[in-house]
Amino acid sequence: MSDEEQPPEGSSVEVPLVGILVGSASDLPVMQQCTAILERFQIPHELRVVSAHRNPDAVDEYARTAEERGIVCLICGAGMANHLAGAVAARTALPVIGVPLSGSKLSGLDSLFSTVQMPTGVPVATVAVDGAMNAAILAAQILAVRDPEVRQRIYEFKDSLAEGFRP
Ligand code: RP5
Repeated sequence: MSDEEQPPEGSSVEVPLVGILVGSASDLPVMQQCTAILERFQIPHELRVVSAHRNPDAVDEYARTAEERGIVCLICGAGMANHLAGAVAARTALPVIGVPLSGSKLSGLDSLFSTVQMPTGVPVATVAVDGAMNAAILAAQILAVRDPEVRQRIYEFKDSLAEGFRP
């Protein structure tokens, strides 16, 4: 790497461990809650807006290359007839957490069913409707299996829950 390519002093180029896919920019207000949680646990992550229906080739490319880029866990949030998490889970051995999103005329029941009702062989770990924070906490817990520092932060977080939840 030449001097010109070096990151600015004080910044770091970390390999993202969690990949967050969001079906639409309109979903960002909910799904950006994932990033706040992952920052709390000091877990490098990346977020992309990409639709299983409008950008199927981009979803395919992302899912097939995530593991080789160092991603360990994926979070996918989308609304309506949500196929994002399932489409990703079909293309990778990485664990996929699905976040059904409300905002449709069916208030997320459509997305909940299409996320959680995966056929046998292609699991998606599904959290509550709009459960972006829990998705990020679960991703952190998956990483914590092999990372004692993250595990310690999760135990501290769980202790803090007794005082009420503060993301
Ligand atoms: C889904 O359709 C998105 O995840 C979003 O929740 C819903 C509507 O998308 P936009 O029309 O707002 O882009 O694909």
